[in-house]
Amino acid sequence: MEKTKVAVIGGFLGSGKTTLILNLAKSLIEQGKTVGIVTNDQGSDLIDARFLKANGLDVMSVKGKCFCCFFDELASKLVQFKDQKAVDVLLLEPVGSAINLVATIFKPFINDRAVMLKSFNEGYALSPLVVLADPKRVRQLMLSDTNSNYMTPVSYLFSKQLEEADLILINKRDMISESEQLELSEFLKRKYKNTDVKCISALQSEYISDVRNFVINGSFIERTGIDVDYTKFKNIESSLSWLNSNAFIRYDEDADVNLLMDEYMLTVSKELVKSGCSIAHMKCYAVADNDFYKASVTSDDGEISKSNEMTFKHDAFNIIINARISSSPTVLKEIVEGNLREIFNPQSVNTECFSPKYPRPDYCD
Ligand SMILES: Nc1nc2c(ncn2[C@@H]2O[C@H](COP(=O)(O)OP(=O)(O)O)[C@@H](O)[C@H]2O)c(=O)[nH]1
Ligand SMILES: [Mg+2]
Repeated sequence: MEKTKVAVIGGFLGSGKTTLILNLAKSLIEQGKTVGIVTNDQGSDLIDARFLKANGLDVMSVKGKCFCCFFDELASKLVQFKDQKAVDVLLLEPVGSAINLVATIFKPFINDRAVMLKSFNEGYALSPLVVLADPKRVRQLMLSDTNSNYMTPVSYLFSKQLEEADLILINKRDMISESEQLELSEFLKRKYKNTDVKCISALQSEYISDVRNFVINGSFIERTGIDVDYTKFKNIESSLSWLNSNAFIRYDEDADVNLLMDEYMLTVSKELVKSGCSIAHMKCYAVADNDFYKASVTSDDGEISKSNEMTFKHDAFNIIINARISSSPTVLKEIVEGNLREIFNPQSVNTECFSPKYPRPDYCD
């Protein structure tokens, strides 16, 4: 039997991992491959998993801890996929603030740390590490000389994520000029010598076949992990509060959910920034039957980027919000919930909001 290819798609919050995984999976399926996806986040109701499932894909999630702190849970998802059917490719999306993936995921797999996998190398083969970068973040976190108290530590995390990549994908090329693409690629190539750098648009499926071929034909070459200052990393991780809200709305008449959601995202983004918070990634999902709206804000400029809009008006729907924001959990919860109540007048709202615990990887080989 052919080995299952395991590809990790890393990158900072909002860089386009889920979007790439969606279009990469579609492209692999078109080529006759079977694909499984494992998403990962701190909270209990993950929009990424809902979104990928809504697109007809096979998805499992590791919830509550990052892959590296819940390594056996990750391994169990790999086994579950294999037990269900022969999967050709497994695409893994780690948390957007995860670093040190080679030492905490790749090498523990190779070294057979996952007990239930018995011999990982017999059944699986790792693809090289792909890491996405949003051009706006490259500029803000690596090329700006006006970094704030928040941005400087995040710059550390961001550059460490890119440092361990085998392939850096500058994503969202549709948002920048050819000359900016060239400037940023040259900069990253100079900084990370021996690393491939390419510009793609995950959203518009530009250069997806190149990424597919890289993932399918390439092999991860075992190497020493990068140097990571865990005290720095832990402080950044816990400064980015996690929020997961779920609201149910019912009206007497059908409402234009798209308009309401746009208004909500705009208002919340503005209030967060006004309160001194910084937006890493805020995702909003509204769903009624099979109809859904999904959009993200991935920076403090509040620009809403939509992945899908509702086709119909609805009188009953659910809203799910996942956010990673540099803020205190109290302020974040107040702004998100306050505006849910104000704009939607919901029947019910439930929120979990916390500062993630210090990451303690199960293995660091
Ligand atoms: N313009 C543009 N937007 C993109 C692209 N890739 C992703 N996005 C948008 O960026 C936002 C964050 O993407 P997502 O895949 O959720 O990022 P993740 O947090 O890394 O998984 C979403 O609104 C996407 O639609 C791209 O190539 N071009
Ligand atoms: Mg994602």
